Amino acid sequence: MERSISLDSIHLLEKAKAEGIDTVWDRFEAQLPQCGFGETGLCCRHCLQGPCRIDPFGVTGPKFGICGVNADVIVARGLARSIAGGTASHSAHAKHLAHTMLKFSRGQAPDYAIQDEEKFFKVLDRVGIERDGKTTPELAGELAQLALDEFSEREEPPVWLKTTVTEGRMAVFEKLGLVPDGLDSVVAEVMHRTTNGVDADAVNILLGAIKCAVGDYTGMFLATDLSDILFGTPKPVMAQANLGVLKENAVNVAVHGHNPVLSEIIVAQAEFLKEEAVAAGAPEGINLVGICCTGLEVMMRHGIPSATNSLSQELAIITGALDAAVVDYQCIMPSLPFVNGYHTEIITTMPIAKITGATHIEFKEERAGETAREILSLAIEAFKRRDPAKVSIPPVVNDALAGLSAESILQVLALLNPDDPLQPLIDNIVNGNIFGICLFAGCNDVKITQDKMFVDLVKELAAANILILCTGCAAGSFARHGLLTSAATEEFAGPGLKAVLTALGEAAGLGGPLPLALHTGSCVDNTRAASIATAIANKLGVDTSQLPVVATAPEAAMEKALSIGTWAVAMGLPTHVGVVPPVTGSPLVVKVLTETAKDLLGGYFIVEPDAKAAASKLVEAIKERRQGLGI
Ligand code: BF8
Ligand code: SF4
Repeated sequence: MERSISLDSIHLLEKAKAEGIDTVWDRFEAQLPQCGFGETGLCCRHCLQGPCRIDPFGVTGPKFGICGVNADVIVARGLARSIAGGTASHSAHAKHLAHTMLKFSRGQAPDYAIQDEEKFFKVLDRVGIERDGKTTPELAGELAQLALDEFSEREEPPVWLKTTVTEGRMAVFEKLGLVPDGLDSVVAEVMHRTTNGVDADAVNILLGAIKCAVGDYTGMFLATDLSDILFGTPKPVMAQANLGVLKENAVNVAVHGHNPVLSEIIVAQAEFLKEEAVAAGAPEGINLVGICCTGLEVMMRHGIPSATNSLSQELAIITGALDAAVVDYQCIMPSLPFVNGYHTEIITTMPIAKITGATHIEFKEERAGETAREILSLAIEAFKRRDPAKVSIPPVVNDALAGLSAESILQVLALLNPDDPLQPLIDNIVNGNIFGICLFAGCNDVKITQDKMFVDLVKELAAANILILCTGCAAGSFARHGLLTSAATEEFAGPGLKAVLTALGEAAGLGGPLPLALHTGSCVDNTRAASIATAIANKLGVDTSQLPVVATAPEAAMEKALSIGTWAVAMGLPTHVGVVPPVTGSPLVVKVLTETAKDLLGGYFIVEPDAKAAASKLVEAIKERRQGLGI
């Protein structure tokens, strides 16, 4: 199998091979064939009597685990725990931001501020905090406390859920018992109900998993709100992508992981260390670049280039030009400090995410600026150890327009209709210029050729006049392939879509169409896309499950992608995955996810590894919804 279609990845994979360096692709091959029990979800290790395995063919091997549990329950439990893992990750990210805001409100985080007052007020009003007569720190303190209260069990539904979905959706969640008591407690509940001797009804476990995913949505919405308030709501910004953004004459520092709390301060401090970098022999100073979602956070707020994403993170080191990678948490390969023969300083910063072989500099909001300067100085020291003979930066750079948050999309639409910005979008959906909307999300997965499914699928859908939004590694992938540009719209969009994107792009002064895919943010920002869908549904007086809106994670890899896919289904969206999750050992679980969910929620999973077939299934799903709406 081809490893990647990305030219920068291909360049560096050849270098890695020539130097005898193993990467994630080699380690994947060393794992083959992967265990069939694990692949089908039929292995259980939830108690010390196990591991237990069920015969996937139901012929000669065991049909039950030692405790008597069947295949359906084992598969449902495994999936539920994965969704809880993803939810815990997003929720911890959100909670971290709430703590930062609380510290700011108490005057304990001097490097932070309320950078978007308009959004601050909008969120305060939405969550019901009275503003009159209160100072900014008092309001920030109340907001942070309300956010923190979302995590533990309460009688009231989470505020960030009930104020952000349609009334109809909330009613569906209430009817089906899918409203989480709290964002942490719902994760704990999944852990409890999936341990030995608790929930042994596969459908009930799956409903618990969906409830957990609704908690995931809630935490993600909260995270995006707080990030925007503290660091600014993204606005359209031109940036660049690919590993060619690394510079030979600069100290190259990658910010990597997910949470902007540290990377924002690094961006603010980099200028102050420029002289130090120049004195060390780097005439261009410090070149900050991004990897994974932390990278996308600073890309969409500051135009910092995105060097690469999760699957190809090791390749950034193999350029020989990356002097330091500063990591926070999630999707960071433990292999980074062990890429042999390279000088890159891997700097961990979070107490819960240390990596053997890395240098740990603990991050605390109280001394954020100081920590950022310490980290950058360490990067400059590492630069002095760089071996020019080992440097090979792939000559691949693409432009990418980022920063299309829901707010900025509405602002662009307002150029066509200032009084009612959503109306032009709705008109174009109704007249068929825009056949539907597809959100591209999720990771690259080593099991499939990097970026191939993303690129093939987006071209099919755009040609069918489907408006594309993208987040996370999907946005990273499109950026790497020049798809976040006007030129891509000219080349690949169907005529109706092209006309709309051109009208909008020209109104926005781009001198050409908006990009083929609208970069809506990092992974936690998938809720930005959900908020657009909710706004359209509210305006039309329908539910999100009736809209011609679909989602896809063609190259999903992480537990977080499973959680997001599951809440997209809960919101009522047909949701495609291109990598088969470990559920095929239970026909019942497969049926619930791909069929029964549709009756209950409107949304359902489509599992399809072939891009063309996936495109036609998504187009069909959109067609069905258009017919339902009579358009
Ligand atoms: O949260 S898309 S590989 S980087 S999990 Fe990770 Fe997947 Fe990328 Fe961002 Ni999201
Ligand atoms: Fe085996 Fe049951 Fe224990 Fe799982 S919970 S390891 S199936 S005995």
